[in-house]
Amino acid sequence: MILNTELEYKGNLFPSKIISYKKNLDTLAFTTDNNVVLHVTVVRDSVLRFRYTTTGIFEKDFSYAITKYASRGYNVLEVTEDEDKYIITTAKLICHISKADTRSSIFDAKDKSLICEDELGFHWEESYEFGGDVVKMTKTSHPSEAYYGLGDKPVDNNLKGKRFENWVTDSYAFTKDTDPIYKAIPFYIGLHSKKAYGVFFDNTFKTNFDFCHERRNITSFWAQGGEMNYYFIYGPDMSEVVANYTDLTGKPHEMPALWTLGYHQCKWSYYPESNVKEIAAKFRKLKIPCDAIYLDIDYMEGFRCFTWDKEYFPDPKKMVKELADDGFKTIVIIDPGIKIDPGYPVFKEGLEKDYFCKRADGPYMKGKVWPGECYFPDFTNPEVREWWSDLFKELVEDIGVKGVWNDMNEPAVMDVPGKTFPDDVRHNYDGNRCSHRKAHNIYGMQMARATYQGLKKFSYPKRPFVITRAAYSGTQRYTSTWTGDNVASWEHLIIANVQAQRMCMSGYSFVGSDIGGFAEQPNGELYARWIQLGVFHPFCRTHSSGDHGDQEPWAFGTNVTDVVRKFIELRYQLLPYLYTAFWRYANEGIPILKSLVLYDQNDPHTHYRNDEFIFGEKILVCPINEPNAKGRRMYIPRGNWYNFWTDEVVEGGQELWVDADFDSMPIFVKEGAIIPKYPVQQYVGEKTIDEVSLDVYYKLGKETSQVFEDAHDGYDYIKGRYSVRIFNLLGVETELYIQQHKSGKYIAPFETFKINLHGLPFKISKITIDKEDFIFDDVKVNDSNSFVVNKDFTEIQMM
Ligand code: MIG
Repeated sequence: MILNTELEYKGNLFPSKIISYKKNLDTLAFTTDNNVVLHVTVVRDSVLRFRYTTTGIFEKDFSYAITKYASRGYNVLEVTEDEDKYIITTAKLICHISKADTRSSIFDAKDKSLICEDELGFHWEESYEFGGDVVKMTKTSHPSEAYYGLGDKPVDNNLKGKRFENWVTDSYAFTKDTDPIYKAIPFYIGLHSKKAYGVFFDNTFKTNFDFCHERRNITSFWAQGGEMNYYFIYGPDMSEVVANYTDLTGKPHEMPALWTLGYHQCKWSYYPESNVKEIAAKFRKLKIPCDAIYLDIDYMEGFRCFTWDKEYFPDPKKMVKELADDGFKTIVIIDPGIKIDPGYPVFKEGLEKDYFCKRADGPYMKGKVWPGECYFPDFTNPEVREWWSDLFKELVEDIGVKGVWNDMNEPAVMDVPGKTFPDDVRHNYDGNRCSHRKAHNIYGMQMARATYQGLKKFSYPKRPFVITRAAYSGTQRYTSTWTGDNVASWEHLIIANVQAQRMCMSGYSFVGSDIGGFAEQPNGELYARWIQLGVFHPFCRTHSSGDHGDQEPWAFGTNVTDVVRKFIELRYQLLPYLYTAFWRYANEGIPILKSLVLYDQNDPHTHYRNDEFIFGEKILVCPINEPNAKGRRMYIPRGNWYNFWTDEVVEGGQELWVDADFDSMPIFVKEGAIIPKYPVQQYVGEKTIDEVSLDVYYKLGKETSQVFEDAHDGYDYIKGRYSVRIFNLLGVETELYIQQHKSGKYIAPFETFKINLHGLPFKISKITIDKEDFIFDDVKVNDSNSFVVNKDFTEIQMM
């Protein structure tokens, strides 16, 4: 008998020449001599999908990332050919496919400039070890090209020169440059010659990206299995790229209830009940606004999900109600591991219904987490998700919990080398059965999705709230997220800032960090500086492991408490502004935070900035990143900006020193902006708001601002009960006009706007409202240049 003990190592394999081409509606199919098929699908004029198979047949087309609500359709699609290539033309792009080897080059349809080009292009290596291919792609990089995005990478904004891996990992006390950490978002943005494009590599296996690290002018990405399957998304505006990526992978299915944008307080752990209530009471006593309080794993009985430790929490329903009466929403943690315990109903039912993950040879996937040895639901099975969602009935409907926090869903497993499931674990993958190699990166996403389904069902008619640690592209449709177990250090404040920006650039705006740091103990200065940053993140929560001391706003002395209160109050004042930014995100895919490069990509100074960012549309923020600072140097993007504290106007396009003592931080408002503000409340809904302030920043010229309004919870807005106010400001030398266009059916309960004018270069002698002279006492306006008008004015003229 002859035994062949040596495997043939074929190395990199490449598509050979194209021998046939077929057009099927929006999909162009190219087949090569060596049985590679390339499908180019025109998703939109600016979005092309490239999908390759090396075996002549494609697997079933299935993606957890792509939403069924993604827009489709194009204006132009023409395919022509010449001797050596096919030429695909849409309204935005021209794509060449080389007949010799399927390599593609993509050009701007308008000015014919080259945007992105395959170097080797698609190639692959056969894998004896797992079967299937390692699929690879290389593209040439423009000498001045910069790279952004890629979800949650704790590195500087511009990714050029670095290499990354996507494999969601529990990363306690990660550091700058740790890779990978908790999320896998295989989407990046390239920018050169003032044009931006994106690549979304929708492959859930372990993926890698190399941005000119291995070879100076080459960017590449590859995966340990699955298909070479990527979307090319053209801008040329970076914000368009992000909006289109977000359209593909989905916007949040609901607006968040307004309270979820308030301040949240968390710790591992607040227990027993008396401790929880003490903390809550102290917020009210010290008048520090707070909307949510969290229960970490110790609320459960032996860490069994959906149980309560009756010694610590004898009557959860009563406690939750009492907290709610005081404006606190209770949020509880739920992990994926289900304790192996025949007397525990969730375990028993999961076992009976065969809902737990199994190893390749049949045994259950057994792993140690907080409860001890556990089995883990296969959240990739739709039936399991349905079952899981129903488990929330009691917590939400009966006990009154308002949100659920999903942790450890990478999934994390203790005391094993890979910190997660072994590769051979089997998953349902919505009927496309596979191993953990393929399902790992989406496991946490599917858990969060199942949790979201439960919260949605049982919170109805209120909106659901979920927060997750692990995520893959598309998870933003279901849940908010935080950046995991960071550390109480100045470096981590810097990292948290970039992480939040990068997540926003990667389609995932509802994000925040553990303010103050999870591991170790911040001093008061670091905590206060981190709060200053954190109130400008979409999700705003203090959290700490707690075994290093207290981390509540009052834990560091009155000086710190006062600064923390001041900034949390500012967040509450800015809620209508943040809510509007959220609506633009949920509605149009516009990121809530904008890195300077996303704000003004044509200014090359922005390409390497990390610290400064735009909050919403009009507010420029830059955190203080180091101890003992009295201010800092920062880059002000082009345009004129008002110092938020002094109203001094500075000209952008330069780096400036900005004063920022301990009780302050650099904040600027774009000239011409109109910023809506609420009065300070201790929690959302504490007060009936009968007047909204509009802070108007004079500009010589025009500027548009908007405000979104709805009931702040519930689903009426989906039936059209919302409104949008558009404010057009026009300033000339001695006059200022504000026009308001209101559309939509929602009627907000407040009656008046208080107009606060900033930077007016003239003294007001006359005000006309809706063409009628405004009657006011002797003083035309008060000293601080403010006056009150009916909320439905259509035009104000000030002379
Ligand atoms: O192994 O639930 O990231 O926020 O407090 C630690 C306890 C498990 C990790 C989470 C953290 C949470 C902690 N959890």
